[in-house]
Amino acid sequence: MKKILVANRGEIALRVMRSAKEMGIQTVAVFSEADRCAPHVLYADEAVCIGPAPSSQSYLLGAKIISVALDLNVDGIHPGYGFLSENAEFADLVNQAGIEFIGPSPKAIGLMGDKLSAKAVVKGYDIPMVPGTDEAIEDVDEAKLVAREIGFPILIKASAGGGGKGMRIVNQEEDFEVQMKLAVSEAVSAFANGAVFIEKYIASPRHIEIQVLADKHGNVVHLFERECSIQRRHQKVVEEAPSSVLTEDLRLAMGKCAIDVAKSCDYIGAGTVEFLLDEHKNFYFLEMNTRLQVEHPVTEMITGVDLVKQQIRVARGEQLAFSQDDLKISGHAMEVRVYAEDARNNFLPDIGLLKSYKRPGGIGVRVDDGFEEGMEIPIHYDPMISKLITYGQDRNESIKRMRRAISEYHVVGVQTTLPFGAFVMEHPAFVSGDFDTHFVGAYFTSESLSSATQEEKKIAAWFATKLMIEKKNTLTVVSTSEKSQWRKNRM
Ligand code: MV4
Repeated sequence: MKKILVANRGEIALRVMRSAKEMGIQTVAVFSEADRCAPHVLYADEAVCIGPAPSSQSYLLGAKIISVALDLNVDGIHPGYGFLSENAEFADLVNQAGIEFIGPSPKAIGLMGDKLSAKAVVKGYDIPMVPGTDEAIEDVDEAKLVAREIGFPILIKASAGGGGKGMRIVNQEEDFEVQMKLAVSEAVSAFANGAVFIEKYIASPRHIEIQVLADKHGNVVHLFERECSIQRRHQKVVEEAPSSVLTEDLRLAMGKCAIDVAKSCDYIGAGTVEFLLDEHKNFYFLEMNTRLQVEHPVTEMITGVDLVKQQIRVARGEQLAFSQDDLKISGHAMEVRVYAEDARNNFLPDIGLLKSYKRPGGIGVRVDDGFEEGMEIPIHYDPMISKLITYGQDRNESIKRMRRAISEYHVVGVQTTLPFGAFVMEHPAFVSGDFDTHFVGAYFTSESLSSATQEEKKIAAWFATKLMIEKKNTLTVVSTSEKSQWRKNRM
C-alpha cells in the first residue's frame, strides 16, 4: 500500500494520516468547500475538493470519493468514524473498484449494523445477552406476553438503531401498546426499517466496551476495555481505560466474549464490542461498532499499540504483530471530548471563530484536534474541537493530569465543554469510580459549573475580610439605616 485516501475530515483525518506518514505511505485528503484550509487538507500529500459544505454534498458522496481515489491511483481508503465508515454499500463499492477498504468486510458491517441480525449471528457462541426477544415483534399481544414474562420496565429498541436512537422505556403493561406503535413509526421514519425488539431494561448500567483487532489469517485479539459511562444524551463526554470496576476475571471473560463476537462475523480490522455491566457485575453484549472509535486513543495509551497502524497492516494482509499474551495494560488514560458547546446553556452548539487557541502540553498529555487558531468552526459538522487525552501511572495521576491540562487549555471565541470536563474530574463520584450511565443526569446542572467561580468567590471574600481587618481604623461606618443601593444599581 503506497497511497491512502482518508474519506473524512477534522481530527480523525489528521490522526489517520499521521500513522500513514510514519509507515511511509502517501496520503490523499478529500475536502468540502468549508474545509479548504483545514489541517487535514494541508497535511495530506494531495487534496481534492469534492463539493459544497453540507456532508450530503461532500463527505457522504461515496461514488465521487471512489472516483477521486481511482484518478489518483490510491491503494486503500480509510473511512475514519461517522460519514461512510459503517456503510456496507460504500465498503463494497470500494472493494469492487479494486481498492482496499481499510475496515471490515461489507458483510460484517451489514450484520452488525442491524441489532437483530447481530444477535442472531452471535447465537452459536456463549455470549450473555439481556433477556428479551431475538426477533422483530410483530404482534402486540404476543409482545405483551413476553414483556410480562421479562418483567417491567422493559426497553423497546429499533433493530436498525444504535447509539441510543429509537429506544423507549416502558414502565408498565398499560403503556406498552402506545409505546410500541411510537417506536415502530420512529424507526420507520429514522431508519426506513420498522423492526423493533424488546429487552429487559437494565436500570443503572455502566457502559463498557472492548477493543478488538483481527487480521485476515484468523488471529483475533482484544485490547481490553474502555469505560464510557459518562455520557450526555448518548453523546460520550469522558472515556477512560482501564475501567475501575473490572476485576481481572471479568476482564478476561468480557475479552473472550468480544473475541467471539468478532469471530462470529469473520471480523477484520479494528472493532469495538459494547457491553452493559449491571450493578451485580453481570455483563451483557449490546452491539458491535465496526469502525475505529472516537475514543480509541485511551486504548492506544494503555497498550502502546497504534490502532490505525494495525488497521493498515491488517488491510495489507499482514499478520497481527502481537498475540494476546503480548498485550498488557500499563498505566491509565483519560479522555475528555472538547465540544464547541456551551455547557452553561444546555450544551447549545457555539460555533464561530477560534480567536485564541492554546493547547496544553507536558508529560502525559495528548491532544487530537483538527483546528488551528484563527479558524472558523463550521456549522455543517460535528462540533467536536478536540480530544484531550492524559496518561498517568494510575487513575489518580491521569485525573490530576487531566485537571492540569484543562487548566492550561485556552480557547477564546467559542464556549467549550472544558469546564464540564473539569467538573467531572473534580466530582467525588467520578473520582471514587462509583458512577454509572446516569452520572450527568444525576449530578450535573448548569449551576455546577460555577463551582470554579465559587472557589474564586471564597478567595475574594477572604481577601475582602483581610483588607477590612487591616483598614478597620480608617474605614467609615456606613449608616445602618441607609439600605445598600448595590443591588438596585446593578439591576
Ligand atoms: C440498554 C440500556 C438498558 N437496558 N439496554 C443506549 C445506547 C445503546 N448502545 C444501548 N443503550 C442502552 N441500552 C438495556 N436492555 C441502557 C442504554 C443506555 C445507555 C447505554 C450506554 C451508555 C449510556 C446509556 C444511556 C442511556 C441508556
